[in-house]
Amino acid sequence: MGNAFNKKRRSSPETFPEPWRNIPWNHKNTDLQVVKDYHPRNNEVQQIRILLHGPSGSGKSGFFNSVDSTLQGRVTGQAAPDAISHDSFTQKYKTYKIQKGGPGTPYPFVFTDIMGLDRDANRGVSVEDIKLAMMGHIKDGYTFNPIAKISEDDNYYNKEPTLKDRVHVLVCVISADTSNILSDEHVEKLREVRLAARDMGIPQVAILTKIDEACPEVKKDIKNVYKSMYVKKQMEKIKVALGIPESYIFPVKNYHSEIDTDDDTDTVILSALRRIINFGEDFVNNL
Ligand SMILES: Nc1nc2c(ncn2[C@@H]2O[C@H](COP(=O)(O)OP(=O)(O)O)[C@@H](O)[C@H]2O)c(=O)[nH]1
Ligand SMILES: [Mg+2]
Repeated sequence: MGNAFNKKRRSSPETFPEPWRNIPWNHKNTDLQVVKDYHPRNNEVQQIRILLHGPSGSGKSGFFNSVDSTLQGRVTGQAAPDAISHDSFTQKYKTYKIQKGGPGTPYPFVFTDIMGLDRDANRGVSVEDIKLAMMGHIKDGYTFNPIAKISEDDNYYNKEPTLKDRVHVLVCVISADTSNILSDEHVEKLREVRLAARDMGIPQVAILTKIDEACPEVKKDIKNVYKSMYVKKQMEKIKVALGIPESYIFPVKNYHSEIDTDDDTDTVILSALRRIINFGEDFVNNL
């Protein structure tokens, strides 16, 4: 990783005249309705399990909170961002749900978030544990031990996971505001997780966060997201480093300091969420 001085290098404020990806900007209510109507067709699973992983501080909690906020229509903060967490050395495997009607009626998709990587190699969750989590062996509430993987006689070890316990979509969360995006160690570890997911047939996408911090044009107006040269460039870097095709990479701006939601930010979040749900739906049907 670069130091604090070259980390925040800004792009030139340039945009392409035409967007490189088309999304309709006045479609929020339709997109929202699609998500509200969604239900897994396969009745072996009540919910699609989405695993967020990536470097600490990349915006995993922020992405979950943004999805929650978009669906609730107000800025929420279920998942505490790292900035205010004093407990960053321990990592609990916690499933986050989003309420739909009222308490007790969650949306049929849930998120877990794993800090797979850190500058300090002893802090992140090991690749072995991430693999076991993807296979459904780790129960909700387990506290990861950075120096040892979960043992088979642990109370939180699920010996016989079924389809409903497995991870159905893997989402790699990467922040756009660092010029080199990922260190070699990050690339190495992310690749290992990706290959394991591929062997299990788990679909994978990447979320590119903090595009507002990374590109002044996006900060000015989120509708510039798919015109931003800088965002495009960062997506290409992810493609090269991790082998994730660009059509599986979704740039987003998370709600981080806003007090109200807005339709354009919601639209970008929904665009990513809908794809993630679709990939999960495909996975649980095609086994
Ligand atoms: N400007 C901006 N800040 C963000 C965005 N996403 C997250 N952040 C901030 O980045 C910091 C780390 O985010 P967090 O979600 O806690 O990262 P995590 O460690 O991956 O869960 C927090 O201070 C967030 O407020 C974003 O899209 N834009
Ligand atoms: Mg977090």
